[in-house]
Amino acid sequence: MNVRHTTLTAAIALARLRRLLPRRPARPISRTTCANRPLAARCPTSSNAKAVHASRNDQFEARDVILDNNGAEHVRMKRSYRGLPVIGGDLVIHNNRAGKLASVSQTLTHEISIDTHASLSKSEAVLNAGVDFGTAFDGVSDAKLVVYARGKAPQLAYEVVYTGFMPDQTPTEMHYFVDANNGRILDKWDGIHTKGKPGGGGGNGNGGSGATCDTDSVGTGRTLTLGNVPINTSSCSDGSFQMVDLSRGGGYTTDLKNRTNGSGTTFSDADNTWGNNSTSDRATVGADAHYGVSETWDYYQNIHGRDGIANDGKGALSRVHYGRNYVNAFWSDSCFCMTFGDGSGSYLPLVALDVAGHEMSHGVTSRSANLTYSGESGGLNEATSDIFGTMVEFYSNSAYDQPDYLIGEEIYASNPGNSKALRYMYNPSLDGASPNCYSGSLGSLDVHYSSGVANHFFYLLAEGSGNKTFSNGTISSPTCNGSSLSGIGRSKAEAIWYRALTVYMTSNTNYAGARTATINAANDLYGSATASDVAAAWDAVSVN
Ligand SMILES: [Ca+2]
Ligand SMILES: [Ca+2]
Ligand SMILES: [Ca+2]
Ligand SMILES: [Zn+2]
Repeated sequence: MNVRHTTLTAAIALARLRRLLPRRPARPISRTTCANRPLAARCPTSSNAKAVHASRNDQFEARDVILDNNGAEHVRMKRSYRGLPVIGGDLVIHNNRAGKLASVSQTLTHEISIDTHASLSKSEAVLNAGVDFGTAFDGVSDAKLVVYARGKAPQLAYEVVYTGFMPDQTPTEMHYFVDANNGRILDKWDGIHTKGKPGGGGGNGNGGSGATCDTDSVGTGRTLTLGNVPINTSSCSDGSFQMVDLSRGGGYTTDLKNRTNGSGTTFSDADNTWGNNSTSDRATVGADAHYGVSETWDYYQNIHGRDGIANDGKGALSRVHYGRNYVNAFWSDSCFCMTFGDGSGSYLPLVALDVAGHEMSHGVTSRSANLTYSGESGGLNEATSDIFGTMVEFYSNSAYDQPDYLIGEEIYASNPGNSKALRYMYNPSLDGASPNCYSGSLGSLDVHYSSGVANHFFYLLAEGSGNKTFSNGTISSPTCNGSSLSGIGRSKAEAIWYRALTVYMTSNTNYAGARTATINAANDLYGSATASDVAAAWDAVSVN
């Protein structure tokens, strides 16, 4: 703990005691007139300025380009205003095959015109965020000016990031957006994306002794949840092996040895047989995670043509044995890594296929639509992970973990008939907290509950409302409008959601926007009849 930390802790404690926030009058807003000037090379083409609500002070930077077979292109861009990042100002420009603008996906509705001089000081912003976070922080960023454009009108705000740990050992990287004029907290969200609670280094390919480990090899994973499976490892010049998947971008799996930070130690082994199907060998759950991530990689590559989390062919770090008796798993944007807890009591280690697929899909979301982990967009972010985690389970089709629309059914030490799960996509309210049907208050729920409506939509779209049999027996799905749906099948449904996520959704997309995005995607891929099926599935969960 340094001097700054100590001083800030005292200030936060005092301010929390008083609950007195500095109040400043808002500065008058100067009006910048729209000049439809030609935009620079980093901007959308000059004729697009009005379509993207660009003022003369906006700058754009391309993050991603998707090319369709017919030559149409979709350019995802970040926006800044007078050099400040615009939170919620991102967009996707859709150009037809002739290179002409066809449409724009965005949530900004008007050009930005705000004064970028703050009347609140940076230290006041840090303090105000700290009043909300509390004194149990490990680190805090400087306050950084941004334009917050997720609300009704864009506002000047400070972004402040507090890091620490929750009481259950989950790390937290809370991003606060503090009004730069009156000090109010406009929004906050966590950079750590968890699996959701029940009931509520580097893969350098080198061995430890200076040996080089640069040859792809296939070993046997004696897993906890999937029996014995082949896993891709690397073989080293000294005859040993490492849990590094050279066939999938060098993704690697480490033992955190019950710590809550660091990259851990890459699993290594003498005979390329990993674990013993029991938690008595630390490598067992390493093999589960390593295999689950490789199956998820293959799912994205073979089904969606995506080359890894960031579509750049690079593998990621998976850390197992996080903390002590930790009953969760999470994705972290800042380490670009997945982390798995050991479970506790009636909960097994959280390394099942749908968990690995869920966490890795958080990475895919963060490198595509980047759905903000707050409000309705946060629910859509969680639903995306549940949808693709489940589709990975169907893709893998293991006899040890039969496919279903349950999330986390394999984390229970005892679960006869798979009667228990964290979430139930076909009937979300079975978890006691997730609504089946949309309402205007959905965005105020925890993102693991506001995801339910999109999970429900996806189930109805893929499978329909009638009886179907999965690992938990014969189920059916209630509709909110009394309609009967027959389902278009999983392969169409997953392709539609993936295209909606990567081509049409942006960081601030809400449920209404998800309806539009999936209808657009269905039209592109399968035509208007399927788009009507998509609309009917949204109608059936009250997203009209
Ligand atoms: Ca071994
Ligand atoms: Ca299953
Ligand atoms: Ca499942
Ligand atoms: Zn999650």
